[in-house]
Amino acid sequence: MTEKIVRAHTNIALIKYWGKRDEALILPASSSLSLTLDAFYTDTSVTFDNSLQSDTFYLNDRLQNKTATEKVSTFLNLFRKPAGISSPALIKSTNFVPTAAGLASSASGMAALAGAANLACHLQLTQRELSLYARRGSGSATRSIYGGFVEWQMGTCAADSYAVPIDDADWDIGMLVVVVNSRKKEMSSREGMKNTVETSPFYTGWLDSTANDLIEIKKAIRLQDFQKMGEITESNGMKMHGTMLGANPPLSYWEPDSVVAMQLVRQLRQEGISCYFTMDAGPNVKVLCRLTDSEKIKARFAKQFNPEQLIIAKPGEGLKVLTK
Ligand code: 2P0
Repeated sequence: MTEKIVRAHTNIALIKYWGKRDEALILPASSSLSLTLDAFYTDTSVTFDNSLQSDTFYLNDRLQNKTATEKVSTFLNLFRKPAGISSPALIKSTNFVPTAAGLASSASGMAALAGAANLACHLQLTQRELSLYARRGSGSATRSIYGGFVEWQMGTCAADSYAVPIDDADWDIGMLVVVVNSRKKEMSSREGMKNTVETSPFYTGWLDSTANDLIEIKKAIRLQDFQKMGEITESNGMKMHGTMLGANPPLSYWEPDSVVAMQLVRQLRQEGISCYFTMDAGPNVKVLCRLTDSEKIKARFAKQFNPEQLIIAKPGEGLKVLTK
């Protein structure tokens, strides 16, 4: 039997998702916009097998514990129910992303799982429906169904909070990922954003401001105005981190080398190289740049970071099925 594997790439938000209005349904407090990257992805297969006692989940060839398996099972139940399937499943996933390093492995992971579950259950879901399903696994996964620039529309309810493709990003766009630290983070995004929504006095200001950033960045993308897009990206990311600093207890994912990387980006701009940084719920720094400048920028970073910490990514594609 041929095994069908679904590949989903991760995405990096230029306009961030940080906070939910409904935790159970994973409805965001604001819309967001991301760039899907080719360099980081997850391959997943789901096979229903009545000879299994219960769902069995392998990540990177390692059998996962009860907690990790339960998370996958709960998600799979969303697919089993409409398909009328009750069999246990064998789930095999390979992450080509440093897991939990703030490189959004949950985005590619849950998007790939949604795609693989759809195939195993023969549900024939559309991409839009897959985006709705992926959202229930992890907010950022909503966007990983599509390639290029993608908007996750906050919507009005569970039925219309999905992602839409905005632009294929095929106009000299790249990203240098600076892996400051690939250890698992201490505070998950889920807890971090919850704490921020509940306690940060800056949170309402964030909501007002990010709505406008989204309008402006979509204009910049339409006009292929790289500088404008970069300026909005850098500012939006910093504002998100500002909301965390205002939380109680305060939250910061930055490490000293994160600041070193940000300063180098500013330095490069002074030298006339157009590039902008953004950071997520981890210490790594992502540098939005022209793909044609990416090697030059990487060479400058290589003076302060090890080569294995520097990964150039191109815009990636949406969900796809591979056959082994
Ligand atoms: C984003 N992040 O827009 C933001 C920016 C991190 C910082 O989406 O609780 O793993 O599963 O919906 O999607 C990371 O949060 O959180 C994230 P859940 P998720 O990419």
